[in-house]
Amino acid sequence: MPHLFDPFVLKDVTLRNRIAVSPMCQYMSDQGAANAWHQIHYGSLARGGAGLVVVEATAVAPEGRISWADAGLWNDQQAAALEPIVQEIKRWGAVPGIQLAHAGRKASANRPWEGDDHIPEGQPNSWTTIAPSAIPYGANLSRVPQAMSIEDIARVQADMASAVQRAKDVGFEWLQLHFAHGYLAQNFWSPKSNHRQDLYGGNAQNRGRYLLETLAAARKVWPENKPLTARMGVIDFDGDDETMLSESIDLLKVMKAQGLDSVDVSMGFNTPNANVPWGPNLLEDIAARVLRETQLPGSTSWFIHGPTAADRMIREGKIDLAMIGRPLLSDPHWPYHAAKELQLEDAAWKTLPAPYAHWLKAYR
Ligand code: XEN
Repeated sequence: MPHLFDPFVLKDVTLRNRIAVSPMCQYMSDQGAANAWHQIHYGSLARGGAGLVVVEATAVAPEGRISWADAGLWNDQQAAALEPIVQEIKRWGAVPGIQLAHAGRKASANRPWEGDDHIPEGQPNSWTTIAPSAIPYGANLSRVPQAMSIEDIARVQADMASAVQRAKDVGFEWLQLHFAHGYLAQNFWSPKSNHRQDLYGGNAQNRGRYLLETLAAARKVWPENKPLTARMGVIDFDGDDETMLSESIDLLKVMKAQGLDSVDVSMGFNTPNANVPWGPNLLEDIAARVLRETQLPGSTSWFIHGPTAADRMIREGKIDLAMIGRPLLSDPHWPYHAAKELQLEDAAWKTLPAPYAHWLKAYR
């Protein structure tokens, strides 16, 4: 079985190791456009030696932003601002990926460190939110969304296709559709947020329709030889977990047949009534089950308990890639320290840019 520092090949893309930077919202964009913050942030993560750097949730439409400061890819200026970031990620040997998203009923909120709550309609930086049904998330996000018409659904899917085209044009090589975390796709998938009585609501087949159509819209535009992946919220931890998990596995099997190349297994975050068992490697066995039953290559994230745990999960064949988030914020050289912890001397030096490796090697 491979280990954390073995390359990973998917379609025509080769990652230098199995450490992937999980998409992490920065809430630092200007009108959806990346700036110097993103250049430094993503540059340092790529220089840190990860194999894959997935750029944060990037909204396909203005009303799909979580906050007014989210990244976006609904216009050409935003695409132009991402291009140097793609180049910087590639320059340091990582593969540039992007997560495309629509925040659904969780949109129009303050940045997390400025309240993390919905901004009331009519106030600056707020807008009408949309979702499959007029059902609010609750708690800090209590605004009632507008139920989407069939035309709204088609429009957001067309927005997704346009964003995918821009992502491809600026040079991203790995695409992740955000089908998790209580955002629009998850709102369709979950019976808690989807009470529609048309073709997009009701049984699992209908609730999955929005996701399958979105995948198809992306697949039409995204090159066949590059990975098209999804982050899927497969469990809410609110009591009805087995139904959601087994329905999600069934849906992923259909997605696989329709062109999904890999899945990043995550949680629903679609209800404030969840009781997530926060702790080391909390999604390990769930991810292993999803990958085993769907036969999709994939990854997971959330509290992976350090390099040894990430490496073990890969060696045991439970996951193919470890998506690392917050540990990389506190230590962009996590891959270097991981290789040292795993006593992989050669791999450790390879994670570093030449001048760093030189000085660290010279005076050991
Ligand atoms: C619903 C909260 C789960 C963690 N977060 C996920 C985000 C951004 C905010 C925090 C995401 O998926 N874009």
